[in-house]
Amino acid sequence: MALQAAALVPSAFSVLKEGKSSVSLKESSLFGISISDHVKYDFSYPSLRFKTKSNQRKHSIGPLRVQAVVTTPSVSSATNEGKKTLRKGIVVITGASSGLGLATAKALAETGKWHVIMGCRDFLKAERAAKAAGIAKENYTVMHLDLASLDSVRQFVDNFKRSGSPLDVLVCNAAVYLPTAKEPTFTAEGFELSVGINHLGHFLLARLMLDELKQSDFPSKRLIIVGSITGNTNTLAGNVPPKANLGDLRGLAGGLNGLNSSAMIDGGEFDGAKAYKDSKVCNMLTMQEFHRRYHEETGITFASLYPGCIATTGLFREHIPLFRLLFPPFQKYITKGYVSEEEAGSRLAQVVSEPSLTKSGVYWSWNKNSASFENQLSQEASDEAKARKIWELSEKLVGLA
Ligand code: LMG
Ligand code: NDP
Ligand code: PMR
Repeated sequence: MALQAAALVPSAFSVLKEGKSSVSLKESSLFGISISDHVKYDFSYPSLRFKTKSNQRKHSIGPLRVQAVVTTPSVSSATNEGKKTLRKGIVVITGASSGLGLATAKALAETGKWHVIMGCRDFLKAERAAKAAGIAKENYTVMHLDLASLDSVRQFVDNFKRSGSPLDVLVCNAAVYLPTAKEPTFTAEGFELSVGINHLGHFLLARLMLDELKQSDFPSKRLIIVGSITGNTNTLAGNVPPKANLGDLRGLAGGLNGLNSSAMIDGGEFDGAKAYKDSKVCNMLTMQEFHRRYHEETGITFASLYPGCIATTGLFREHIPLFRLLFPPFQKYITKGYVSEEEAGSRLAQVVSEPSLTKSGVYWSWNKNSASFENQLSQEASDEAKARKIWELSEKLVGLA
């Protein structure tokens, strides 16, 4: 099956000084430079469409045969306190084929200031979802990414690098939740699926994409890892059993393979709901460890968030039908923690793009008036020693150390 992975690469643009002739500039020299009000610009931003052919199964993009075709130019006229930015921001969002990721992609694309690269395991589903959401063609690109396979993660990073596109923001959003599973299931490398996808796949992706982020000269570059209230035991929601608890990480150290080690991070018996909550604790700890290791040196903003309880998303697809029926009204009318996909998407879009949300190392939440605030993480989700240990163990598991 032929797959198309398109990448947006600004190839040439021109700057017009008032009343003067235009000056053409080569692509690499001007990314992200702000120019003052009296300098007008004419920014054509053609995309290169990478045509790929693959004989492999649906979920694999295969080796790239790249053909550059110039498609629709798009123009960014972003204004930031009267300043103009030269190009659109490029944001990669994992799991953008539904729920929060899709709503965020839509919110960002609609501003006209962002090109969204949707990193998705099901290429056709993602294309259809983007179309159904009404995201304009020139504002998104679907690229294949299956976080349940480290090969796929590496292939995604290679494809992205080969596209020549800059990377300004990476959003680690994809997740699975398997609350009814009696037995663990595993990723291609044999890691329990929830922690394998939600944490380890994203850990490798973020580490490999860090260089791309570093090289971006966008005004604000960010790495965002979606967290959740249910991983935080300093909240009521975080105290609904089974509670997150990483213990002494002996299961993670053993590779989460369920053979010679437990499939659970703490070494205990498999529980799908707990594995999900544990994975979210890893997400929040990883964000903070990135911040400690790289913020000062790179200027990258590292952030996590709880977007609210989006009780209608595909996250609950594996839960029993009665739960799926009752959970949304329960959250809407009883806990009042419910938010729509659209509202949650606009929250994550703020963390991607708001100039006021550049603080690094923060876990964002929103209050009843939908104003953002820096939230407090639970003791375990802010444990520095655990964060370092998880970082080191994860490095080994994904082949970085
Ligand atoms: C775990 O259970 C599973 O063990 C695990 O396998 C996995 O699936 C995991 O997170 C997923 O869930 C967690 C949870 C499920 O268990 C508990 O929380 C244990 C404690 C339960 C204590 C319940 C006490 C309830 C007492 C209520 C009594 C009075 C109600 C009066 C209401 C008047 C309302 C007008 O347990 C549950 O989900 C229990 C659900 C109990 C609901 C109680 C809330 C009352 C509101 C009812 C409104 C209708 C909406 C219900 C929606 C429920 C969905 C969460
Ligand atoms: P959805 O199920 O709607 O979205 C999850 C996305 O992840 C889907 O697009 C799914 O792809 C993708 N995905 C799953 N597995 C893989 C994989 N192996 N490789 C690539 N992509 C994959 O759930 P939500 O939108 O609710 O969840 C998004 C994020 O929000 C998660 O990080 C979740 O933990 C977090 N969150 C959600 C809350 C909620 O109440 N819903 C609350 C707090 C946090 P596909 O479409 O192909 O299935
Ligand atoms: Mg919870 C103030 C209360 C609150 C909030 C904000 C959430 C969010 N939940 C709250 C309370 C309760 N929940 C209470 C009192 C109960 C017991 C009745 C309860 C139960 C419950 C279940 C069974 N809640 C759940 C489940 C799930 O299966 C969901 C889950 O844990 O997924 C991991 C869930 C959630 N509650 C939330 C949120 C945001 C979730 C789901 C998603 C997530 O953390 O990503």
